[in-house]
Amino acid sequence: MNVLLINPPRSLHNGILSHATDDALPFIHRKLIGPPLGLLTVAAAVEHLCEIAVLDIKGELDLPTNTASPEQLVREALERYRPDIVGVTTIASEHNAALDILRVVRSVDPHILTVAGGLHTTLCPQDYRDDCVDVVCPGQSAPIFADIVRAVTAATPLTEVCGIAINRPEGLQPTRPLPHPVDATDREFIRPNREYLKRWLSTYVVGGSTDPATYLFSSLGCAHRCTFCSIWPQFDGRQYQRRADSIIEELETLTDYPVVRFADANTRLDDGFIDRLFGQIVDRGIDKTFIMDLRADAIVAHPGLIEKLARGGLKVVICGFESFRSEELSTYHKSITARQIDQAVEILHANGIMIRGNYLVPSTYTADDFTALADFAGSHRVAYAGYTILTPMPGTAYFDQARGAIVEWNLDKYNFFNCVFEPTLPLEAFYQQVAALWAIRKGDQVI
Ligand code: B12
Ligand code: SF4
Repeated sequence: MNVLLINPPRSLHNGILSHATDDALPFIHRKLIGPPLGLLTVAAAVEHLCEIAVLDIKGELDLPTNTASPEQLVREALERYRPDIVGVTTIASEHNAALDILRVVRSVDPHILTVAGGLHTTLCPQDYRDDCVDVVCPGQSAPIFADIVRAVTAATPLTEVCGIAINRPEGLQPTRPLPHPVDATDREFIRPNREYLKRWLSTYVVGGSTDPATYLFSSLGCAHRCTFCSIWPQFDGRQYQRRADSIIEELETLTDYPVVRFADANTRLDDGFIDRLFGQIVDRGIDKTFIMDLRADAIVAHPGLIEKLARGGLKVVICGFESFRSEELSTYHKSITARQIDQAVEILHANGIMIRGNYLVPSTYTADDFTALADFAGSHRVAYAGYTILTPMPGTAYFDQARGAIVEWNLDKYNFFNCVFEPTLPLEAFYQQVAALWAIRKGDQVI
């Protein structure tokens, strides 16, 4: 049994980038880099059952030697690995690319079983009613994928595999639900196998560094309820926490990666876990550069802990500021204040930690709103700030609120860099204003 797992290419649609002037251009994200943690977990779940190959199309396209298109890369991989099953991972902006991959698979060999998994299958399974998809695998479904491989190997019907949906001409047919929800941080934790990524190691670098970076999660999900966010709907509003010793074990395997970014939605500082983890990191002499997403209110509530994290290697914190106005923050249910943003910046700087703050720009902003945001961001000592566009990700509370006003339905544009509403300013002017914000910066690197 051969299984091929494919990470789709990123969407190339970036309205902010295409309207940027030269002073802002170098600071706008063209791409985020990072190994596909979900696929590596799926690979680890089935490697004892079958032969596995992973194709990271993002990594492949980032290799300076690559000249092939995503379609050619898929065709070559099908030829080389002769898979019986092909799986893809999906987020909203890569949904169309994932379906394109499965269409190529279907056209090359209709007998290959095609499986779609990942965030977008969890939030919007109905989007997979397409002829090129055989099975939809929502949720933290690495162990479920192992059941699929076992069923295909034993030639038993897929209808006996719990927790999936089978795509039939009459619609998606859900199989029996799982006996209990998957806890991918503990009971059903599977350590991602990064060995499949050797070929693309040189492409996983951030911020001008030549050291490869990897992602590692210490928790999954989030207990907060920000209206625009995909993560709490993905995990039914819960945050699942991993044990510190399990993370230490994983860290000790990451010899290829001097830089480790926590893939957590936001790492919790309030329950003693991170204190224990960084205690062990220091005791064991684990020497890494850590990058972490933290909430501003958590930073303000735990300044002593931030000092300890800095001693343990925390160098960069990514912080969703979202807005400089308390009323907007409360509309988003963000439950932080503009004052906490200021305090968080001070605490991180006092500990020598670089901060990347991200603002969400609504399509309703007028020229005065842009000026006010530029003034606030410019008055700050934040080293780096990002300005993305408030986007109604399908499956979120904000999508339900705003769907009547959406004018752009092409999911390729749902990556926070495009406007999917008719903005208050003319569209070109709106993009130009957002792009100009990126030139307000205090640092000289892109992080
Ligand atoms: C790591 C990460 C990345 C990495 C790796 C992505 C990848 N393909 O793995 C990189 C850096 C490349 C990335 C990029 C982007 N990302 Co990102 N990313 C994340 C992050 C931080 C963690 C995801 C993760 O690894 N989770 C842990 C793994 C284990 O879970 P998982 O991926 O869900 O996988 C499990 C299941 O879903 C399932 N599964 C997954 N795939 C498959 C496949 C099969 C076949 C099966 C059976 C099962 C299965 O099994 C896995 C294990 O159980 C999340 C935020 C978060 N904290 O969740 C955002 C997030 C997923 N990213 C997001 C976005 C928007 C982006 C960008 C578009 C951002 C941008 N503006 O550019 C870019 C896209 C590409 C680009 N422009 O470069 C959004 C997605 C929103 C949405 N609804 O689509 C999120 C939720 C962030 C957010 N706050 O909104 N991202
Ligand atoms: S934006 Fe951050 S804090 Fe808010 S729900 Fe999402 S992950 Fe949680």
